[in-house]
Amino acid sequence: MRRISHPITFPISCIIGLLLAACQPGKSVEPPAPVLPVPSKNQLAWHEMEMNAFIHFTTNTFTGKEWGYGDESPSIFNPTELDADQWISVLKEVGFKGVILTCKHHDGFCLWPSEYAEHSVKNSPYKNGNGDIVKEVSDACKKHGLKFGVYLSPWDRNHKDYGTPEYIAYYRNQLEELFTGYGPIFEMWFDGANGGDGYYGGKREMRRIDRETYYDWPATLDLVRGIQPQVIFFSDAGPDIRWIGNESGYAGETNWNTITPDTLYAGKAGIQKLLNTGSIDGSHWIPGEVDVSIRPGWFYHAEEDSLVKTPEQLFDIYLTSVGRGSVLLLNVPPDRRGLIHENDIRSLQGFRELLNKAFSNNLAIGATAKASSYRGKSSQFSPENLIDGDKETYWTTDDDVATGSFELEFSEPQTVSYVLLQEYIPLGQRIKSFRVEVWNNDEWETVSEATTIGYKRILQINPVKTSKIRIDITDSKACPVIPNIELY
Ligand code: FUL
Repeated sequence: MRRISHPITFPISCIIGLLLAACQPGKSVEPPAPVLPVPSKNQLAWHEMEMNAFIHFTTNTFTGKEWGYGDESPSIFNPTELDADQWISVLKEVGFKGVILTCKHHDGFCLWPSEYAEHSVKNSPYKNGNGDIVKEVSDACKKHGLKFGVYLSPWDRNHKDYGTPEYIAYYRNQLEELFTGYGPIFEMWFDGANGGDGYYGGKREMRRIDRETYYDWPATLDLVRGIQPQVIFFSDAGPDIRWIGNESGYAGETNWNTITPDTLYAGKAGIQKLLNTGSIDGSHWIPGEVDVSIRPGWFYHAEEDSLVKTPEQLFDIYLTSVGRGSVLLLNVPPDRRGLIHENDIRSLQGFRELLNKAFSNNLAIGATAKASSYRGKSSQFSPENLIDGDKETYWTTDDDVATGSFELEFSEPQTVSYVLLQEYIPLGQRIKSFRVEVWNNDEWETVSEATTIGYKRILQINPVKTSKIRIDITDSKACPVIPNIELY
């Protein structure tokens, strides 16, 4: 016999279910809407790399110059012990995730046997003209699991056509060679130094170009993206990564990943300060990259062997770059043998040891977390997410709560020297200011105040022994979204 249910049964149970879901913690609550602009998938992957290495190598290594004039004979380029595997294994040990090689610097000398150039390794004694250093480096990167990136100087002091449309065709042909023949390229680095005096095929003259129009960057970038869509472009002003405005190793203490690019050409004067901090209301996500050399120069010079940055200096640079939400691009130039010099290796190893020493014992693990409030009282957004080791889960508040605090309590007092915080940047950069407090003599004491967080912020504080630590978000564009805190 057919059972007929009471017509009211279904709607009542449904309503009760909905009421329960709304009142119970742990049930689904909408995540916050993004604060625009947000990073692209490729920019996000770049943020996560944190530390990359730059490799400057060309005829300058043999002439002692920083900017070759372009009249150097390829016959001087003769690294007799070149070992790209040594370069990449040294860099891997330090923790670099990617490497960017100067395939051609301003002197125009090509480290690969370009079909379009005679000013190249193919006319040098290196491997009797049969060498291809771009290939050696890209292969070593593949072998050791590092990403490979390319620097190809737009300015070419050797090329006879520099300054005319013919040179643009040459430059694009070279990009095509590099982007078709050397595997995946994660980053393309366009240098802002452009135009001036040079050899220019023997003319030895001054050539100025209109930086805004000469290169027709949009067309060049389209060409490259057509071959490798995942590549991100660095230049003074983006479009994917901006210069941080100095070559000394520091991002601004306030560092917004957002900026309004009123131009996509490199080398615009007078914007260093802005590049260093970004702008709070910038229209695009264009994070800053901190490029700096381990030596005074970008190229190896024997007289600078005693001037290699110390492990402590490199550690400070780490704090002012990665620790301020940027990616560090540290230049390590090979010497005339074609090897990373012993002094540089020693410093890099010391730097790694300092990083290990400072950041190996995360005191936040095992602490208990609580917060002034959390979104919809849902466990999906609770403060436990701050210390669960999962970067995809986060603490956040209701939409109308743009300030708030969370605290971690240790089972017994701990000495804290570094506070590391991260924002969940897929939803945009939000936090404008925050402070760090420790529990001292039965009250909260402020030990540090800062502005932006972004992908990562590391604050060094005077070592303090405490049972509790509190982070107070004092101003934010919208509800703060924090996936991670670490304490060391
Ligand atoms: C600058 C260049 O002129 C330097 O030689 C170096 O390559 C540095 C990374 O960028 O603009």
